[in-house]
Amino acid sequence: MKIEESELILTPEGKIYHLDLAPSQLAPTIITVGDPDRVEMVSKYFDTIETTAKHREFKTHTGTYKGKRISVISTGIGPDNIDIVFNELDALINIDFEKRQAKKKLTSLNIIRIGTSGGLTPDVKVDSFLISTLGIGLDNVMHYYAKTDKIFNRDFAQAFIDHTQWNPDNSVPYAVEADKELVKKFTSEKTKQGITITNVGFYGPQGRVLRAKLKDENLNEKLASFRYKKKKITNLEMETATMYGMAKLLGHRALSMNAIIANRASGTFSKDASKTIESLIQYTLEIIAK
Ligand code: R1P
Repeated sequence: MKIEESELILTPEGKIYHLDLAPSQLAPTIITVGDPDRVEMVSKYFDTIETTAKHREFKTHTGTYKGKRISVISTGIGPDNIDIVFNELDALINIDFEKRQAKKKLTSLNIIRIGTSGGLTPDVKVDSFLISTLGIGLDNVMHYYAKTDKIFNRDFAQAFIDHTQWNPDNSVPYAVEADKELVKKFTSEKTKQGITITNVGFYGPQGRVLRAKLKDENLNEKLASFRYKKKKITNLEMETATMYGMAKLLGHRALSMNAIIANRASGTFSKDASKTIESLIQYTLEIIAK
């Protein structure tokens, strides 16, 4: 079936609208970062850069690192942007732009987030690296898609809903696992594994109070005391669960690597967050290149 011009939006140069990329400009291994300035922090290690693109918060550099072709793309902040980035990445590889049709043979991408995150409990140390084995999504992006039954861990989400006495006015929490092979590949003595909460905002939704009061002042305590099969929630951020959901839905592999730059339990923030992010970038690139 032909996909209409209003649905698959291409520029006059034949590039996908938000990412401003042509299919030939995307590598099969993709690093996503939130901050557009972090794109150079990654690509400065590349041997060569063949493509640079920028449209709004979406900046891309495609090149090689130790001979391996990689695209690094900024997503900006939040789950809504993940919807755009993942659909457009998938379109670049799995839709024929000339015919405006899905290809018969689909290709899987490896998509690795190098992001920042806040630890929820005191043992999740500032300046450590945390791999999300599962994301709990408190956003609603995934709820607009069909066939999520097979990709959600319903029992986990239900236990979370029961424990937190989840407010039914909010979006229904969902739980999605990371790609197991990628978890194994990127885990070492330098990383911890954990369960990540993905929320739609930075302040209220993550329990931060500046001037606006919260409906549930105890939410972060409830998150910290939640246990499911002896597993606990370790950190909070704004992209992981949506990435895992969209990746599974579209047949890609995703992993979220978190530089823990704050700890919400102790109220502390890294003294040198850039250095921690830099080390996580180096660590991730080395594993990708292996
Ligand atoms: C909030 O400051 C942003 O930082 C975290 C959150 O997920 C959110 O996107 O990740 P990034 O540093 O990768 O953007």
